[in-house]
Amino acid sequence: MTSAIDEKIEPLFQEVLNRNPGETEFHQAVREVLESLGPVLVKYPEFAHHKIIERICEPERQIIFRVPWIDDKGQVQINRGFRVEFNSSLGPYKGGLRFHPSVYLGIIKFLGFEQIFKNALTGLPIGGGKGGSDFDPKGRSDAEIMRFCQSFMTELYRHIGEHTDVPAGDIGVGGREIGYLFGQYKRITNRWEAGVLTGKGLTWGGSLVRTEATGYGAVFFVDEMLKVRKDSFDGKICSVSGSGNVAIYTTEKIHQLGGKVVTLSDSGGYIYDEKGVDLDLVKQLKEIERRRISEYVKYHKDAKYVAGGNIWEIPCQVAMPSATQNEINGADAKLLVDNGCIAVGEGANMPTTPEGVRVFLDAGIAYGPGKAANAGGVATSALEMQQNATRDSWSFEYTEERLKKIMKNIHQSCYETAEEFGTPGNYVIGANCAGFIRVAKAMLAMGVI
Ligand code: NDP
Ligand code: 2IT
Repeated sequence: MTSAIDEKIEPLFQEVLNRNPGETEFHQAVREVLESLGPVLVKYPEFAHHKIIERICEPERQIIFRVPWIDDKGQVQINRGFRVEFNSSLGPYKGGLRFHPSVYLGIIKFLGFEQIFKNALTGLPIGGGKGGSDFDPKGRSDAEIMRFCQSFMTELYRHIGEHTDVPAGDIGVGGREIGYLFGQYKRITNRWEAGVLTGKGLTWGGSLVRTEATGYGAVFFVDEMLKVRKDSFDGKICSVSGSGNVAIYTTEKIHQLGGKVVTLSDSGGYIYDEKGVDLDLVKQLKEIERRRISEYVKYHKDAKYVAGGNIWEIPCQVAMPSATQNEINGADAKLLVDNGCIAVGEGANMPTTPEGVRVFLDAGIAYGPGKAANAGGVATSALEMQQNATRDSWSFEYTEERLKKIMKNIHQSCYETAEEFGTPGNYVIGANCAGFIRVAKAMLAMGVI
């Protein structure tokens, strides 16, 4: 149950399917954007003439490499590394690195493709890219993580740089990994080049608020959607999935704005705490001790843990999926809407299947797609790059204020673009068209490259 692609664009999508066999997540991400673009080509026929869509769907460069390393038992391990440099019209390639066993080219390309439009929406000078590895960090020692990161960077270093390509974190890559990656880059190149990676530690070139930025930004975005409906987070029961970086800081900001988060999850199951999640405990368990979310209930006997359960069966007014792609399907979306959900903000990338998106749009609830709602992370990465370039560091308050303003602007531009193309309140069309137009105009200006 997907909506139609404009008949002029359909053959281009077929070409993407033919050229990229088996990359189902990439197909899904491309289809979602192309479905929005019919009216854009009517307004800007020059985009079709110059084959902007065809060019945007083909990455500028794709790098795949071997990552050999030695585990704590002395065994040689081999993983595969990726960096897909998708589009550099608006600035150096920018986007995170994901370390997860499910990673293959189709996942990195879906993430890189979405990153192009997300980064364009921020209004900051960053192109789109993504990378990662099928390395599974779970159960690995610090020393193993370090050796893996060093081997990964031993190939990656030749492809990146502050004016070329600037990686950061994503699933399985946080401050610890960025540290090891930065150290190896510095060692190989003999350059202390702050702007080559973002998400750095605060004492060595990092920016305040980058850790919090994706979650905080997603909540600011939902807050803007609620404001349009003369509503707010105050008193709202909220469901957040995941228990990593994005989930934790989504929860923190919701609590600051007067909402109550009652769930969190990981790939093993979810917790439900009717009294509201105890975030200090979650930070201790997840950020410091690197334990599982199931252990939460050891400390809160009245909360429950449901192994392998479906988190979306818990009734909530605001849902913020913050774990991974395709975690809300059509049936889950219907369950959420039937249980009174009025707003969804995607902290994760593409967490809702096309069927799920259709349910949200048909129900007329406020639905903020990932490429708009979770853009606060990469936007604050761009603020980190600005601070690095001027050898400056800004206060928490100032940086958070900048982030808030950026999220407000992204919301406004999605909202206005949806109206312009005759679909008021549809943030999917708003985000896709606003992001695409910005990139397409830059590509047009730069000629056939
Ligand atoms: P983390 O690695 O910090 O946390 C990921 C969380 O999601 C964990 O709780 C993990 O559980 C869960 N998860 C991951 N994969 C799966 C899976 N296949 N099935 C079920 N649960 C899963 O990552 P982040 O918080 O950084 O990223 C979360 C999402 O947000 C991703 O979609 C990412 O692309 C997106 N995002 C992140 C940004 C950032 O700045 N970090 C910026 C914008 C978007 P488990 O431990 O069991 O694997
Ligand atoms: O999906 C994303 O936007 C990220 N993982 C953050 C990318 C970044 O460069 O900060």
